[in-house]
Amino acid sequence: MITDTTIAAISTPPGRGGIAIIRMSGKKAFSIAKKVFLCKTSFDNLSSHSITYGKIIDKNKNIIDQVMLVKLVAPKTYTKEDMVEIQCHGGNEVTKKILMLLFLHGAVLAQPGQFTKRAFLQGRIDLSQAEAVMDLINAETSKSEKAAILQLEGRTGKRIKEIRQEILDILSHISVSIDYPEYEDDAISIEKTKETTTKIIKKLKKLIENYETGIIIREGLTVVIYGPPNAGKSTFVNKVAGQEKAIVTHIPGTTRDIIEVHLNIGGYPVNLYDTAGIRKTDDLIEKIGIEKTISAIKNSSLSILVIDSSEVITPELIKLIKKAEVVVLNKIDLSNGEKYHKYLKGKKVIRTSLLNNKGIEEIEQFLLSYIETGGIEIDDIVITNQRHKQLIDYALASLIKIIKNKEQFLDLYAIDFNEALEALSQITGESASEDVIANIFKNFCVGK
Ligand SMILES: Nc1nc2c(ncn2[C@@H]2O[C@H](COP(=O)(O)OP(=O)(O)OP(=O)(O)O)[C@@H](O)[C@H]2O)c(=O)[nH]1
Ligand SMILES: [Mg+2]
Repeated sequence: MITDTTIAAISTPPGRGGIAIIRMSGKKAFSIAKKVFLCKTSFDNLSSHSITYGKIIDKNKNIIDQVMLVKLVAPKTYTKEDMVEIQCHGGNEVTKKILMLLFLHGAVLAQPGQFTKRAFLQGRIDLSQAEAVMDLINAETSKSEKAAILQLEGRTGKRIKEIRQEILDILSHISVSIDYPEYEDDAISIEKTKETTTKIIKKLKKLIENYETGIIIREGLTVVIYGPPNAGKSTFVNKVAGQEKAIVTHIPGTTRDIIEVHLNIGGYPVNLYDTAGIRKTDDLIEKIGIEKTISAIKNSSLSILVIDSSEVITPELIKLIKKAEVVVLNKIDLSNGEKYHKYLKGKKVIRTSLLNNKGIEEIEQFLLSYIETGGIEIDDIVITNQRHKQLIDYALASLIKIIKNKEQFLDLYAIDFNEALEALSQITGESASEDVIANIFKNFCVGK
């Protein structure tokens, strides 16, 4: 649904800056701009996609700012509508004043993501590309950025559309066989259809085989550092982050709350969580902290147990070690940790003396290889979006039903093909519901 409103918003982040950009899109974009923008040439004579120096004036002809204005004539614009971008001085007050002026002349405040939503509704981009816009804005590492830009270029959408077309071809074949049964031998057709379906299944499976890594690329690997008090968990987080993020003291029970640190390891985003040391305690605050630790471990993709190699072994510690897959045996400057060896068999163990910067590279190397076990090349199409993954799973389930189907008549296969088609269409947005679309754009920033 395209509305007649002309939308405007500040597209740059709030605060002081060299410049800020105000964007406007819609039928009245030019007539509004004409009323507020004063330059040597008349607005109508400004050429499209060119930048012009001028002044923003209010209704009483007071100058509000000196600006550069870009006139963008539809349809070759982001929204496929007439658009104006005003580059003004980047102060809160100036930008607000200019925006208010646009409202005064008939523009309305753009909803989050409304520019991109218009681009989607006008058919300039598909839904997976619209989602990539936000991924690109949120990307914090080179690999996240690369995956988002490939999706934004439409590679994911294109592959999905190709697969959809193959299903559509089968469906049209089925409808021909219904309309002209005399020309078709169902037995042969069913066999052929199943062959083609198997090929489609393979293609879809290939798309999602790297999803685990895809999610890491988009959202980051969640790593929780846990263990007994005083083992060096906060030291771990500080050393790997290269910053003093968490308080470190010799007093057990120093960390009470969860501390989150965002890192870039080899181009991949990693979210590292420092937690409260696990022990029996009567301290209410510490107890809450420990509960948070346990729930963080449950929600993490990877948890790393840090232990102090010089500490005595307690039954509680043995329990923790037994459950752990990855253990950092810290403080090896104090003890070689020999006594722990029999408990650590079969586990990934990294020996460190974090206080002395020993073992940090090995930790980083381990995290990198943990992420890269998928062996994924970012030049491939990588599904990084949970919504896409779910829809591909739906499509696969329908297609697998077809392979298993023993029906003798070809037309009885159409329902499952249609279901697969419907699922794939939702990825690119051909058949996504209003709710799905609204949900996607609500997470956008205003002005994009
Ligand atoms: N000798 C030695 N001391 C270390 C090492 N790593 C950390 N420490 C010290 O151990 C003490 C505890 O370190 P933290 O990083 O605060 O330990 P934690 O596991 O976060 O402790 P809580 O927050 O209390 O659970 C501090 O005095 C650190 O300087 C190490 O490799 N060798
Ligand atoms: Mg700590």
